[in-house]
Amino acid sequence: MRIPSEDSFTSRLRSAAVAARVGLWLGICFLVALATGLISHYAQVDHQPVPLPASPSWFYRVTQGLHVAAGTAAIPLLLIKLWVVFPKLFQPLPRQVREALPTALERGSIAVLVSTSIVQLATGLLNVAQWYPWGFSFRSTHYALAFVAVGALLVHIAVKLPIIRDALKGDVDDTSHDRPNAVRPGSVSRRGVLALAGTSAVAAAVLYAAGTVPGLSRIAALSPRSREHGIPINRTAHSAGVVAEASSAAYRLEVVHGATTRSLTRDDLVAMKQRTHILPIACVEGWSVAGEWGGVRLRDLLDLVGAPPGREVRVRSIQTFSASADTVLPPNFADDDRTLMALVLDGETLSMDHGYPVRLIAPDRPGVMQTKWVSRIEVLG
Ligand SMILES: Nc1nc2c(c(=O)[nH]1)N[C@H]1C(S)=C(S)[C@@H](COP(=O)(O)O)O[C@H]1N2
Ligand SMILES: [Mo]
Repeated sequence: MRIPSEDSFTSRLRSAAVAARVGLWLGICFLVALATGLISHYAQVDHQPVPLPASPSWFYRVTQGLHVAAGTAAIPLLLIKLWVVFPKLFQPLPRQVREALPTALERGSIAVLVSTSIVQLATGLLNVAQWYPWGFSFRSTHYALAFVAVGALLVHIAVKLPIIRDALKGDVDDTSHDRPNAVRPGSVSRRGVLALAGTSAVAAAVLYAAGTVPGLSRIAALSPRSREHGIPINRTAHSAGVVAEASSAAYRLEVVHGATTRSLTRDDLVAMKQRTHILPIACVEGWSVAGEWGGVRLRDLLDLVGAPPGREVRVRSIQTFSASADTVLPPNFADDDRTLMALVLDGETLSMDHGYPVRLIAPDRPGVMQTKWVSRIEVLG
């Protein structure tokens, strides 16, 4: 087989004018994904130096929805961008070492950019589909690679800036940056390719976003989940191995502050003052649904053990060995009126899969930190 040369690709669609435009949209998607990703990562840090605010309660829901929507939209854009610039892969290196070295470095940065972008979008997509066919931690890998991708992207933009600027200023059909033999018209126009890129990006984002809107979820290709009370279930009680303990008559919720411990049955909790709040569960995977939660305010439980306000609080699950087995609430969340130990969802006793006998629900937190099957509350510090 003969390796093609750059000149074997003659379509006039593979041009700087198209690459710059699709690249700009892709860059915007990456920027949105980066900003919202940093928020999501920080929101999951225990003992945050500066705690995130607990209001508005829908903030994480929006940023994480944007994160996954931007990542999903970037998939068709990246594929089209790669198709447009594909001939560059076969560009020979300059003969002179002095010129070849910078070119080689620049191509190296593009290799890093392309490979990390593919890994980020692919692992993100698989994460949305809840399929983890790898052995590494998704969160830390996705986080670390984001910086590698952004570094490579900045190098790429810096190197190409003059061409990008010029190409964006001119018309899409401008030929000044075209390769000399890239003249074959093809079956669609350059505007047609841009329209295809734009609509497929929007369609991908909509297909994903539909999964976050109750009632539209049947057309949501990317986020299928089983539901109870209209709220998806990520991990069932059975798969978490908590059914026996969660349904046992011996169940107690322990509230611990220093040497003071209170052990409460579910009936004890039901006998306390009940409150209801409408709060969303917003999963890092991008779906989010609001429910009407009823239960005991966490602050009331902290009062039972004489905990002063302004303390961090650790919440533990019956479940062990899971990223959700325990979580730390910063003081502003622990003391928030809306932070509940929920017993009821939409007017009915919490189902086993949604966290029976009691689960944590707090405003504006990633879903992964809304601990189900809570067994212990510890006042820290
Ligand atoms: N103990 C425990 N709590 C948990 C989980 C878990 O696996 N174990 N999953 C978390 C995740 S990732 C999310 S998005 C929410 C989902 O809550 P739901 O299943 O009630 O919708 O619960 C969180 N609480
Ligand atoms: Mo989640």
